[in-house]
Amino acid sequence: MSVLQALLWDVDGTLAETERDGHRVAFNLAFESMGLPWCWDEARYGELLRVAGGRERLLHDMRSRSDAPSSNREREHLTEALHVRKNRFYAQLVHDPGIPLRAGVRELMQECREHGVHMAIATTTSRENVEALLGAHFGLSWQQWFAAVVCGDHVAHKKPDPEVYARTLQALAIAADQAVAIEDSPAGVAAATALGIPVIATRSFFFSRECFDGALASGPGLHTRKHWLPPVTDDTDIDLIMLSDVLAWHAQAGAQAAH
Ligand code: XBP
Ligand code: MG
Repeated sequence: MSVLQALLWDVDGTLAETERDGHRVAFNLAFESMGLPWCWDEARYGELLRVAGGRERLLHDMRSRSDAPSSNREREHLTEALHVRKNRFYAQLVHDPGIPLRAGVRELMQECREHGVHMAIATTTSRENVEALLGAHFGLSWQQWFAAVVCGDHVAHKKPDPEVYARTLQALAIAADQAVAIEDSPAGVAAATALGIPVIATRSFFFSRECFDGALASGPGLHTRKHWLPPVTDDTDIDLIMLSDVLAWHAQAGAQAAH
């Protein structure tokens, strides 16, 4: 059985509720700043999250709008302008008012550092958004926390395509069964499992009802030891998912693979 070498973190929805409180809000500010009467409420944004990537999401939405430019070229221009503005607004939002890390994230990261388990970022969001969010939480030296950072602008195909995870494994020079990914979306779980990376699925606001077949474990979030499948076994006073739980799930995956 392989020893766990690295924890691979998804960003949006997994580290923080950045889709609901960051990207969605920033897209709406971008629409307003360009005089567009468009607004993505939570219900609409939840549907649009099936499309990975901010630019791709904008283009997809424009296809169903009668008030969007009619030519592809114009739509692409508008998409570029909106996306630049959206990312600027996003960077402002993560600093003020700020978007908190989901409970349990920092604690698990800290434990990984203390126990020599490497960490990586494997996300389909743009690098500048990762810098903004992690810079806000960990300061200018945020990158020291991660042995690899692979973002949407480093790949040709976004999740559910496994490319972002393939590049992350390559950068870490480890095999799929030496890693565990932490994800919140069906597309993210599909991307990691396609390569045989075991995945812990933490439900986020927009994917609160997913069943995450194929995940190593799934539950409400790292903030609690309750309602996880498979259940968390060890009793502890701290009601958080801990590195020992991740190691136990990883060992179960190894045992299942050996049968
Ligand atoms: C989430 C995404 C991204 C963001 C927007 O990625 O799908 O598209 O919504 O980011 P993950 P960009 O959960 O893998 O972090 O506008 O930079 O594309
Ligand atoms: Mg996500």
